[in-house]
Amino acid sequence: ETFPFEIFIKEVKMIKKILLISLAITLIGSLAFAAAQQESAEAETMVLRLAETHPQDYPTTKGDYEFARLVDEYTDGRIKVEVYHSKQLGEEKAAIEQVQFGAIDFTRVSIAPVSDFYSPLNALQMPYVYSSGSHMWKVLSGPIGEEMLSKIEAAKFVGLCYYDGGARNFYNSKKEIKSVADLAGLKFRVMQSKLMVDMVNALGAVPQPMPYGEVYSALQTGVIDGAENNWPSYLTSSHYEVAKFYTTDGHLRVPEILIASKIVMDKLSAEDQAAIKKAAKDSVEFQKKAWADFAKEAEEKVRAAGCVITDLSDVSGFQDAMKPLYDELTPEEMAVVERIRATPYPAEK
Ligand code: GTR
Repeated sequence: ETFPFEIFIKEVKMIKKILLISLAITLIGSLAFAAAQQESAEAETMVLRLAETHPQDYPTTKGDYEFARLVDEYTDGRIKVEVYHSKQLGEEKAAIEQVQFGAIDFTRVSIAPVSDFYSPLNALQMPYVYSSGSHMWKVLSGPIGEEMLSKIEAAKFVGLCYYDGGARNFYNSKKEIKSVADLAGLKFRVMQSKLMVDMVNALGAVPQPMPYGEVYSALQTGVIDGAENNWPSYLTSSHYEVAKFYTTDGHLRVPEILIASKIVMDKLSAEDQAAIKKAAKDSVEFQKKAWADFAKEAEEKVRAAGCVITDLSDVSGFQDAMKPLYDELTPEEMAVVERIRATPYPAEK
């Protein structure tokens, strides 16, 4: 049998046509698939907001950015955390309230204002409860710190990690403070927390709770005589310009804390929740290093700026005056204080 040449040519042409059509279909199909994939990737990328009171280059903010970087890494870019520094989302107390009802996803704040939402936190910020920074970190990174982070869920927060906030000292615009007696009658701004109000009362001075961002002008206009904070905040808030008498009494070590909204976290997969928690924990060392570096620099800067720094070697007068605050604690809080006191810690270099 012979195969007619014309039929052969026809067949070849047809096969060519079929091939071309299927190629076109494959091309169109894969383009559509790529577009759909991109769309779903976009839909899956979640942007969460973090509120921070401090400026962009402050050590706590550096911790926030490190946290954001790690969340991105651990979720393969599915979750982006945007850091709103410099109070862009409001003062701390307002930010905490918004995190509580899920309007803001995360905030890095001092535990002081959080303690008004969950009072057992007071145990972690009692005056002179820690003997040193290394004592505080031994407590925060051990079982007591972990317990507290998980217990604040009762107030609709997910406790993620602690950051360093150093020690706080009193400062004012009026005179040098060498002993508790010198504080008498002076009006000091305190953070918005019952414990802080009680503390200034215990020292015989007048407490005035107010948001951090209002302190500079209150000092400048004489609405208050002084405030209290660590070296970095004293510098970056410019309070040192309007209240130059600074006394190193170290009455408080108030841990900084990173909290998430429980409402928001509950909506995430278990895997994403774990990634966020791990990112927070893994950002701590970075923040502590940034803190240590900047605390030294800030102290040097305010000393060089001509502030009158009163170095107190004996703080026993302050300790005695604040002892009655411990009587106000509940038995459970006092039990935590006892455990803090019993926590062994390495000596500081
Ligand atoms: C700072 C702290 C802030 C804020 C501030 C204050 O040391 O980092 O989160 O609490 O003190 O005094 O309000």
